[in-house]
Amino acid sequence: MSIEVYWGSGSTPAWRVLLALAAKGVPYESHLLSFSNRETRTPEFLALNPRGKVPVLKNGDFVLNESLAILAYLNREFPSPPLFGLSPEETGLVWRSCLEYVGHGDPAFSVVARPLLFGQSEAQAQAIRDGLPAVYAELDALNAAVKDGFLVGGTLSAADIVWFCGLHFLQRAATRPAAANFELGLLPFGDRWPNLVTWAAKIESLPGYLETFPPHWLTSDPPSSPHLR
Ligand SMILES: N[C@@H](CCC(=O)N[C@@H](CS)C(=O)NCC(=O)O)C(=O)O
Repeated sequence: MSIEVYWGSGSTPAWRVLLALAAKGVPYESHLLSFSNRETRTPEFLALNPRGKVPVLKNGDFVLNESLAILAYLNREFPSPPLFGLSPEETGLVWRSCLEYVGHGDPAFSVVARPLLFGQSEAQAQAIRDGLPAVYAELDALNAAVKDGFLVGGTLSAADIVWFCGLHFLQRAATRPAAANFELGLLPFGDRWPNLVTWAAKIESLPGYLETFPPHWLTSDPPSSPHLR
């Protein structure tokens, strides 16, 4: 049986799955869906995920949506290298970090990033400015947490993958033309949060990393760097 992945360019949940597969060296059949062509709304895709969201992973007859569930599944199916820790404590810490991203990191980043990415920055200008302190707080905490290498246990885990995709999402937003109207104080990340750049470089050196990078981010004007700076 072979793994199939349905994903969309620029979807950070989908990117998590591609990165986990790259980390584990698992080949897969790629189904890149176009959001603008509403390919997540076709009857064929809705039969796989009635919510119409990527990522979806298929392994034979088994179909799974929700990126964190997919990461956990892949980790059982392909145990090496482990992405959810080696001990009960590490497993708990990896899950905590993933869920802290979902519950705290992503909401903070989204207040700033989404309006810049989706043409809402004028209407949301005050919300962007008001949201910046929460972003700085998340970045301060992450910068401290990765100072010795990775987030949990000294090796790459699902937690690193989840936060990494979120940071690139933030970097992408901060390099859109609309961002020039704001003093975001984010880029280059390395000026204020140097550990983040060192840590990200280790993930960016995974074999096959560039193939996982959202393709339209590379071809847009201006393009996004596949490297955190
Ligand atoms: N919680 C889900 C989020 C999935 C999600 O929101 N996917 C978005 C892209 S980031 C999507 O497929 N949107 C397509 C649509 O709504 O048509 C996960 O982690 O997998």
